[in-house]
Amino acid sequence: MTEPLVVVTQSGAVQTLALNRPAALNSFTAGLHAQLLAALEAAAADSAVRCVVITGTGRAFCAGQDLADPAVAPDFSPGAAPKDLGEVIDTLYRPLCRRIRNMPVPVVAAVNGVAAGAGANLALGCDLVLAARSASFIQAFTKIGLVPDTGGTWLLPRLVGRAQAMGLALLGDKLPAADAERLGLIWRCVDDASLMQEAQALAERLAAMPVKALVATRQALDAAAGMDYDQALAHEAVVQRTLGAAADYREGVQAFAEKRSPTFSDR
Ligand code: T3D
Repeated sequence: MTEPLVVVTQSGAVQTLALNRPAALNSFTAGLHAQLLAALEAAAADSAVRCVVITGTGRAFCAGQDLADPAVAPDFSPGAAPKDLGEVIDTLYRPLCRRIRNMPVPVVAAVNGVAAGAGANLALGCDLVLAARSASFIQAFTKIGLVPDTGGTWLLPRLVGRAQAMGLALLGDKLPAADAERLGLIWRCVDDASLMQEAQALAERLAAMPVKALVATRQALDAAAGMDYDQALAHEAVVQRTLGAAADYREGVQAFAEKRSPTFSDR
């Protein structure tokens, strides 16, 4: 039997998706794209899932596009037409990025090793990024004559400011996880041995929270990035009106008044 390219495991309300091409550092082929997107679609549709963790098997998180994939690797034979990378992005990377950013539950990246190119920005597009101390982030694109993709041009300056974004994107140096945490590129860096335990604990904590409000928070922060202060204030009122009419808000306030732990159920 062939190994799945994405290994899906469930523990309570947390679903973990592990990229599984360790020999090629979990780099993206069309097959991996298809399985990851399908797993995310299934998690989004499953009301028992309240948080998703994305990680990698083996020593890497993801080395970005598989540069040996004949669908994208340049054809060096004389007269061969260039590959249409715009098409690759439109058909594979853009749907993946949008799926993650629009998940109805929080998404945690547990970065277990090197995250390069599209692999780095796949992680950075998640809601919280936890990384093993030995992990690293590489904006590898300029080394092969490309620009940051998989959301990198949008994410990097917003996460770390233009000066650091330009340094990371132009130079493409390896950024150790501890430096990524210090710069504000990721949420936390933890000891290698405890990464998956910490990721599971974080995901369980998120899963027990009002996930509808967590997702609305992600959406509101993203929307506010393109608004002025007054527009953001107005947008907060719109979002709060919706959440204020949801069961989780009633449960949260009632539990506070009754001095008990809330049980949230909206999704
Ligand atoms: O469609 C499009 O192209 C547009 C979209 C582009 C999105 C992108 O992601 S562009 C950026 C693509 N990724 C890279 O440029 C990273 C390439 N990899 C590396 O620079 C290094 O492998 C790492 C820094 C990630 C890790 O270095 P190291 O020394 O720890 O490992 P290694 O020895 O280089 O790699 C181990 C194996 O994985 C090796 O295979 P082998 O020799 O053992 O058979 C290597 O070829 C393979 N591998 C690593 N990265 C890729 C890869 N194979 C295919 N594609 C890769 N991206």
